[in-house]
Amino acid sequence: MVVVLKLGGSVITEKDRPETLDGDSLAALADAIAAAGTEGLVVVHGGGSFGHHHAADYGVSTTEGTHDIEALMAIHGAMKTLNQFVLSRLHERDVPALPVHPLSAAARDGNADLTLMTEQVATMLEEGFVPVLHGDGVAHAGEGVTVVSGDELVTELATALDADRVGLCSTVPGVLDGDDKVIPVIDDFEAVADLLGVSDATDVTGGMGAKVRELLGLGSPAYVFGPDAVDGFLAGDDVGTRIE
Ligand code: IP8
Repeated sequence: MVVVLKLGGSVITEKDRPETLDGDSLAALADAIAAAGTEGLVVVHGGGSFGHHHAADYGVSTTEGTHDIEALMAIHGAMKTLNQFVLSRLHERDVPALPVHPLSAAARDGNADLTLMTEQVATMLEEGFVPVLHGDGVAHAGEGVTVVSGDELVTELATALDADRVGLCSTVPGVLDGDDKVIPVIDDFEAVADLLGVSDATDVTGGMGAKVRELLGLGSPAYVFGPDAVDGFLAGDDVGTRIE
């Protein structure tokens, strides 16, 4: 059983203050992960106020790259710092977590398509470790280095490892409808496109709409939920919004 769990950057950091951890939130998530048992678990975390702050300062995004080494070391360095916080909270709870830095394990071609090495992740899982990946910089043909988001890594990992379940822990309790109520199940993009504020399936540039569309194509059930539901997700329950 392979489970890919993403911890949203805004859940584990204070998004408005540069390089500030939300220590309580991260500790609670680490408690839930340690209590659940971690066989077959891959963790991915986002950038929050670590990566995004520097990426914005230097004008680097998933499509706009740079060759400026100072910019790239600032972005990658901040993400490694955040990754170290996540690892140490897990180690304190005896979770055998190992870092996997995507800057050294991924690339984008000239069409911005991402390739991620996953053999090391698969072997870590077989050996009982918990690989912990994160949003990062990625070498990008013709652009220098661009940003790779945690969500993109989740998609790549879920497909390559044939994941049984995928979970995105975000600050909201699920995918919300126009009245801010959690939509329990999404199995058809067109049926929810209006609710998500996207006019048609081709007009998805970001936000929850893009996330949902990506997750619908996965072939394994994906869940979007808030921090309180991590233990339920890891226990195999239906939590938040189920997308499949
Ligand atoms: O928070 C972005 O990861 P995300 C990471 O998952 C960087 O979008 C480097 C900004």
